Amino acid sequence: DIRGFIFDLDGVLTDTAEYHYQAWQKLADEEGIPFNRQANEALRGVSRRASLMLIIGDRTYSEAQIEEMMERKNRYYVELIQHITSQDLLPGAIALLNELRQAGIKIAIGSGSKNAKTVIERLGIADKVDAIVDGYSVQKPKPAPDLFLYAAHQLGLQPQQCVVVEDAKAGVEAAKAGGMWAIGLGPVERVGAADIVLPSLAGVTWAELRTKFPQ
Ligand code: B16
Ligand code: MG
Repeated sequence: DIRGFIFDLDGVLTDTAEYHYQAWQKLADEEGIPFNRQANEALRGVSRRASLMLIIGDRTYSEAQIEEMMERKNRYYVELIQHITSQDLLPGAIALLNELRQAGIKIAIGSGSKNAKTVIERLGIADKVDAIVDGYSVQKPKPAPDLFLYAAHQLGLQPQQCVVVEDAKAGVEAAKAGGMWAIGLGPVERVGAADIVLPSLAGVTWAELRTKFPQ
C-alpha cells in the first residue's frame, strides 16, 4: 500500500515556473537570443544546464560563457524568489499536505532545483515535510529516477510504496523509471504517462485518491 508522497516543487506546490521563465527571458534578451513564454514550456522540470542548452540551440559558447550565463540566470531567479510567501502555494497544496500528514503518510519534496530549500522556507512548509531532496542531492537530473529513488530512501520506503506528484514530462518519466506511482498535473500531452492525470491539486483529497491505488 501507499506509505509516502514525493512532491515536485516547481509547478506542483508553487508556480516558480513563472520566475524561472522571467529569469531566462532576461538572460536571453541580454544575449540577443530569441525566446518567449511558449519556448519556455519546453524547459518545465528541465535542469538548469539542459535548459540553457535548449535556449542557445546551435549557437556556440565556451564552457566559461555557459557557466557565466547559468550563474547570471540564477542571480535573477534568486532575486525573484525572495518575494515568495505562503500566499504563493498553489490551490489545494496545503490542504493535501495536512491531510496526508494526519493520515500518517510520509512526505518528501523532490525538486531538481538548487534553490528548493529557499523556496520551501519562504512558502512556510518546511515543518510539514519529512525529507527534502534537491538539486544538490544527486548527480543525474530528471528524467533519471535517481532524485526520487533517493527521496524514497530518505523516507525509509520502497519505490512502489511512493506516489510522485509532478507537472513535468521529465518528472513523470523519472517517477515511472524509478518504479513509483505517478500523478501528473496538467495536460495529457505533457503528463499523460502518469498513472493518474489531474488538472491541478485544487480539491484533491487523499480520502478520494487512496481508492485509486492498491490497498
Ligand atoms: P535551479 P522542479 C526544476 O525544479 C525546475 O522545474 C526547472 O525549471 C529548473 O531549471 C530546475 O529545477 C533547476 O533549478 O536552476 O533553481 O537549480 O520542477 O524539479 O522542482
Ligand atoms: Mg516541476
